Amino acid sequence: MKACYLILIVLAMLVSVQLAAQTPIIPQLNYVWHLGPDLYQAWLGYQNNNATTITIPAGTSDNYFSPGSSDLGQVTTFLPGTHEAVFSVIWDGSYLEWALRTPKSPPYNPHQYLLVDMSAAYEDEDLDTVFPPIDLYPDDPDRAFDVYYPSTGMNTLAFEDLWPQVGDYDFNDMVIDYQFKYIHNNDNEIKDIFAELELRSVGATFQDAFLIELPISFANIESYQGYHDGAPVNMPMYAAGTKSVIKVIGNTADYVPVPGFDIFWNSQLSQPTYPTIKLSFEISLITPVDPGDLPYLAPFNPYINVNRVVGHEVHLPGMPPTAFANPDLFGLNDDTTDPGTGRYYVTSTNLPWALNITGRWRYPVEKKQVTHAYLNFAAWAESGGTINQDWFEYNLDNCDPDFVYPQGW
Ligand SMILES: [Ca+2]
Ligand SMILES: [Ca+2]
Ligand SMILES: [Ca+2]
Repeated sequence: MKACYLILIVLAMLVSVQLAAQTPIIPQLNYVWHLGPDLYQAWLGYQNNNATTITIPAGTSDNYFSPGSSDLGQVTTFLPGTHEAVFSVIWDGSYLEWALRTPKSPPYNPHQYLLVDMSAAYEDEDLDTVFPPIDLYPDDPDRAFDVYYPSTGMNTLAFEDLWPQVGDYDFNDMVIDYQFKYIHNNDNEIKDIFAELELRSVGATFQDAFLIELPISFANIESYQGYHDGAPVNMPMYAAGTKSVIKVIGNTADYVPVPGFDIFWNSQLSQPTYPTIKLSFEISLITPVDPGDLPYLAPFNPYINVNRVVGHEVHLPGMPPTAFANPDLFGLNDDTTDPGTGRYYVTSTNLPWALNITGRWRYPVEKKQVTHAYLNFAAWAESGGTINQDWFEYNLDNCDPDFVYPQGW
């Protein structure tokens, strides 16, 4: 008798699970392309409001197209949520209907019918073979897609400006966040490079310059323009051997008040926190370049000119100096740069002078070494980046919050 009750309870639970997964899945028409005379391509998706994945075989009375072939390669595995453009059908534009019935014990769910309609079909107006809405530039044959790096949010560059000496090693002499956007053409080549930049800290006595080297010939630069808060500003570009350089910040003092020795901008607890400086630039190329052919991509090869001295460059570890760099400085003091072996901008124990960090980094307070603010930093750097890869994250396992500047990222 007890076993009977148990079986009934289990059956009741199974039925209730099945009932919970019975909301009809809604078929959706996302967009249609007019490929040619009497030739259309429809992109379809669905909305599954159930919490579970539901399988409905194609070509059955529960998942079929009509008239004509009932199986046009439609989706059969329906994940929870809304999923756009999961599959496409190519047809002549005549009447076409997709019928979908979500399985359920009696009483059955009704069929959900979708008219696959060509009346709102997109044309490829610019003839670049990419149709809207995938073509974000539908009137421009040279442009089709946006690609962001990082894909969301911003990353941080942080510089120490006493190279070739280690200095106070607080990595707040220049802190600048970035997000790049490439506009690709229909061949996925780069046509334009945009950068959104945000200067957050100038914890420096020097008035440094900030530049970015691009592995793109200056002769291939069609146009360039810089902006501060959206208003045009001068950001000159130069040929640098076979590459090019954009001078984003000619002098930090152009943008931030540096009142004087021992008073710094956004790095001292005793001083106010100022609004960050928002800069951007856009560069267009004459001949688009395949990103796979470039030796490095965003953030490319960013560097500072210490106290604006051309040639006195500080780059990310392992990144080469530009054609302007003064080779007499390599290997001095704490630096072990050796162009002959491809060793750049690290100490004998692999400590860098510049950092490229995922996300918006909370940098150290003025005169507080990064090794004291972030307790796992030194082991990370000395390992060549193979251990403690999350050293930069702001949590009590990783850092001493008293040594981290409290800007709210
Ligand atoms: Ca197009
Ligand atoms: Ca286009
Ligand atoms: Ca500093």
